Amino acid sequence: MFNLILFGPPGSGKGTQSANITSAFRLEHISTGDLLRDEVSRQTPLGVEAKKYMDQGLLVPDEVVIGMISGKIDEQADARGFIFDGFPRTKAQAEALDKLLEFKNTEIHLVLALEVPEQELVKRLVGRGATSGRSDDNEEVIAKRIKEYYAKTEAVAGHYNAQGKLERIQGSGTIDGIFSSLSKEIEKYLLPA
Ligand code: B4P
Repeated sequence: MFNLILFGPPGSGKGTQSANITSAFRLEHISTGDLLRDEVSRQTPLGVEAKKYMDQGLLVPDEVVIGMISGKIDEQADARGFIFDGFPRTKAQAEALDKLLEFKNTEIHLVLALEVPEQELVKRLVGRGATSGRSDDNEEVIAKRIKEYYAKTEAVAGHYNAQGKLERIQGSGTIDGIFSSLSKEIEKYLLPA
């Protein structure tokens, strides 16, 4: 099993590149953003609770997100590997993920961190907001999401850097060019399927 975290600030292209990686390397894609938006659209109790945080640009509480992930990994126990997109987003989530995988006799092998200047992040997310209908893609909420990233999420890079698993990737440029840089790193561990 090969497990990858795609890491980076909001709008850095995690979702975009995960789609490419998933089909090229046949990994199971777990996006906490997508899972939460699905709960919100079905108006489940979890979704109703999560929406309060998401609409303000805040992170959803750790225990909610960790519980959701554990179930998803169990559903696909015989997967070739997982790509975690938008998770972990706090040090507590990273520690919980490490434990969860250890319990399943596996681990995170690689963390690819997409680096994009802040001005470009805002430009991309405002652009997406024009068509996505996402209630968190407006300028005021985007600013809060980026602030939340620097306050709580950036530390996750340090957590995996200390384990020697972090690779930083230039996240501005063409989608194909960035995919090629990401693929080069993944191919050190796993060949395309
Ligand atoms: P997410 O759904 O994870 O969304 P994101 O970080 O905004 O986007 P991503 O980096 O995937 O960017 P994308 O490819 O779409 O999170 C949303 C919210 O959910 C969070 O704010 C939080 O409240 C909650 N949440 C999720 N996970 C959580 C967790 N673990 N714990 C707590 N709370 C959690 O790209 C963005 C745009 O850029 C797109 O329009 C795309 O087309 C464009 N783009 C991509 N690559 C480009 C390129 N190379 N050049 C130009 N444009 C590009």
